[in-house]
Order: sequence, then C-alpha cells, then structure tokens
Amino acid sequence: MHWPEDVAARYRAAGYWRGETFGAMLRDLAARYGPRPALISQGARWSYRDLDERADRLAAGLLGLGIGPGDRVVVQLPNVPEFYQVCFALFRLGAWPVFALPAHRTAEISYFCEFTEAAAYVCPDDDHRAFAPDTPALVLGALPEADPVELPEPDPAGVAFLQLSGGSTGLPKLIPRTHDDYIYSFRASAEICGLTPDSVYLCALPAAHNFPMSSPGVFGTLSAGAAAVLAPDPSPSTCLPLIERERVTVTALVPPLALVWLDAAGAGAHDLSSLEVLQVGGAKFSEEAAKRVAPELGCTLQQVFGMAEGLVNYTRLDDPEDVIVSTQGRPISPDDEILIVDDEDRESETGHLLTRGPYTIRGYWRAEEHNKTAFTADGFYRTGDIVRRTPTGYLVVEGRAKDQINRGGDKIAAEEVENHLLAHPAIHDASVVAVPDPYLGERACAYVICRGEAPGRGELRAFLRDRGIAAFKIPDRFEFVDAFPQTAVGKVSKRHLRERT
Ligand code: OOB
Repeated sequence: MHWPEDVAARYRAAGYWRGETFGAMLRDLAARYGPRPALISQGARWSYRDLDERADRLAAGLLGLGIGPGDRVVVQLPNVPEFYQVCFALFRLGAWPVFALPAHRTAEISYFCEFTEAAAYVCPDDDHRAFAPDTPALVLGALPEADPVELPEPDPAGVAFLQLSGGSTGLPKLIPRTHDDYIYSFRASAEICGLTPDSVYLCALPAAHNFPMSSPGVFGTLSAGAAAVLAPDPSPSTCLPLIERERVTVTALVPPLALVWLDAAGAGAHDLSSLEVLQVGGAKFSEEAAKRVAPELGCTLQQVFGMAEGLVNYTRLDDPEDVIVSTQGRPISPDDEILIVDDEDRESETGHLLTRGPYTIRGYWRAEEHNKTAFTADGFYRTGDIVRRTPTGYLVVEGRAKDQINRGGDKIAAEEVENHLLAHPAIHDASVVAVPDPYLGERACAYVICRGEAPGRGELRAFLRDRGIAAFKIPDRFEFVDAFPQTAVGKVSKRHLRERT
C-alpha cells in the first residue's frame, strides 16, 4: 500500500516529507499564532490556541470512550469549526477519520461503517444515527470532552485518514493518506497560492472534500497561519456577504458555482474588492467562463485539476492569461511524474494520464484486486482522465476513460447506481452514462431495459431514494430501451449510448 523504502527515503531527503504529524503541526501553529483567528463561522471565532486546546480535550474524551490508534471513525459533518476539532483530535490519537460527505445517506454511511469496521460515527444530529444503527454515534453538540492527557505521537509515515475516491466501480474505494504526504501537499499548495498569515480563505465547498481541505484548503490555510472562514453553504447569497464582512482573499469553487457567482457578483451589491484569487476545479471549467473571472470578479483565476488519490495541478498566479484560461495547470511537485499513454500504455500526445509522486497513493485501502488494475506494476496511478500536455508542461483535460459521471464536481460511479437500479424487480438491465449539460457540465442519464411494463420515472427516483443513496447520484433522466448498443466484443457500448442523447 505504501511507497517503496528507497522512494520514501528520496522524498525525505528532498525535504517533502518532514516527519511531522498533524498533531505536532497544530501544536507548533498554536505556539506561533496563538491568539490569531484560525476558524471563523457564523456563530464562532476560534483562535489557533482554541483549536489546539479543544482538540486536546476532545482527544481525551474520545480516549475515554476507548478510541485509540488505528481505529476508524466515520466523520460526516457540515462546515463547522468542530469538523477540524474532530480531525485534529483523531489525528492526535492516531485514529483515522473516514471522510463522508454531507450528501451521503444510509447506503454510503452504513457501507463506510461496515467496511472500515468503524469504532464510531460522528454526525451532525440525532436523525443521522439511523444511517449506521450498529455503530456508536457521536453527535455534534454532545462531543465527549475531558481534561487533556499525554498521548504517544503517531508515526508520521503512517496513515492519518481515509479519503473517498470519486470511484468508477460498484462500491467507493478508500484512499489512505499519510501525515507526511498530505502535509507536504497542502504546505506546497499554500505556497503556490501565495498564502500568508494575512490571507483569509473561504471554505464554501463541503469541508470533507479534498479540494477545500488541502488545495490549499483549510489545512493549507492553517499551515500558513491564516484564517479560514466556514460557509454553511456555497450560494452567492451566503458567501458574497461573508467575503465582504471577513475581507476574504481566496476561495475555491466547482465550475457550476463559479457561473452562479459570476452572475450574482455582476449585480454589484457586495464589495468583493478583498478577493485576490478564485480557484475553480473538480470538473472542467470552460474557457469562455474562465475568461469572465478576472474582468467580472476583479481577481485572478486559478484552475485546479486534482484528485483525492493525490496529484494536484494548478495554474500559477503569475501565469499569462491564456495559460490560466485554457489549461488545468501543472503539478505541485517537481517530483510528480506524469505519463500520457494510449490504450496499450505507449507514450502518446493525448491519452490516459498516469502519475506517481510524493503525495499520490500507491494503492487503495483493503482493495488488493482493484489495485492490480488501478495502478501499474511500477506504482503509477491510472487516473482515468484523458489529457494532453502543452509544450510548457501544462495539462489540458480532454475527457475521461473511467466509467464515472462528473456532475458539476460531484462524482458518480456508474456501476454503483446501476447496481441499485438492478435491485428493482421490473428492471432487467441498466446502464448509466453522462449527458452534456450547459450548467453542470454533465448530468446522469440511466438507460433501462424493463421486464414487461416500465415503471414510472418518479417511481424509479423514489426507489433509489429509498435505497438510501445520496441525492446527487439519482439520475437526472431515465430512458427506456429494448436493448443496449454493443461493442465488437459484446459489451455495452456506453459511447454509443452517450451519442444517442
Ligand atoms: C477533485 O477530486 P476528486 O477525487 O473528487 O475527483 C478527481 C477527478 C479527476 O480525476 C478528474 O476526473 C476530475 O475529478 N477533475 C477535473 C478537474 N478537477 C478534477 N476534470 C477537469 N478539470 C478539472 N479542473 O475533484 C479535486 C481534488 C483536489 C483539488 C481539486 C479537485
């Protein structure tokens, strides 16, 4: 699962991996920036010292419940300061947060709890308990705290947490990130994004997603001694007043939100003059929309092409305008290795993106079979993205080879939804594909072959909702067909299905 020892030694010698844990990092930040604001939300302002002390108290409380090194704890919280308190408390214990998204429901949460054999489930309210009835729930507002205790320092080369993969298979894969590799990725990101202790980062996207967590996200913001403002939702009506009030300097959005913000900012009702950088990523940002950002928002656009498995690319703040609007950036690290190959793994101008480096995983957690195809024999991760590289080393995302729908940054594994549809007694076969959408980039369309009479579309939606899957995974469209187009070898041709729409 981890990097070979000689490679790890190279990453340490290069100074990427510093042997520092999250817990030690926060202790050091509290010593340096103690009274300065770390986390700002609607109702609260936590200084670095507050966060450090609260993490200690919660760690002690969790220890009292028997949670310790290597235990998994599923964490599903909204954008509140307690999210980071829980993270740092678990990091200090050496227990592993498993990051669920607020949109997840019974199907996802119960799977994470069972698959990881979770010791606890941290959730926002009592209603959520039902998502994982067999796992002890810890509810926001009643988190256990106790007087701080001395704790042994976890191994910085060991796993710090499990992040979720966007996925293309039946069940989501879990991504083991270490203290060493993750801290490197967000420290380097903070530098690329020009963060200083005077920066103010607005976390508008769900805090548990890799983008607002570490690119540079809230962790990168904290590592720079800056302040992070937590928005309860990413709408312009919530966020634009926050930008004005807190003098936000940088924030991160997915493309559909960037479009809504552009339109809302045009009304001119809010003073956005503090905003220096708008990051856009998670899905392809069209060049036409990209060109609007600087003139209409008065800030620099930064395109971000990243993945929870590791590799993150950024356009640089001082790149020429044409590079910023027409590429998805270049890797963080000089030691990020990039290969672009055709279907036979031969180097190619445009093709499959493979990558290896100091913060890209070498394998998913407990997924030995899947790892054989998701990684090459020499440890490159097959991203499933189709890219081209410009002569100056910038990547342009041209498409996708993985069986996934990218619904405005929300990732849907086609097979996962197909399996739920196949559980319906009237459905003989199902195939879920992406269809283009001017606002979300893509939406999901389910092609369905029925046994006898077709159920209503509303019934199918209700059926999937009752199966307990996140709402964003429920197909936007259902098409009933008699047969699926086939490839030469007799598999369903999703390319032909996509072309039908
Ligand atoms: C981010 O992470 P994930 O794990 O939710 O999704 C990764 C996938 C990539 O493999 C690619 O297919 C797509 O999302 N993607 C983009 C993109 N950024 C991500 N496709 C086109 N253009 C872009 N700019 O989405 C993520 C993680 C860290 C930082 C930013 C995004």
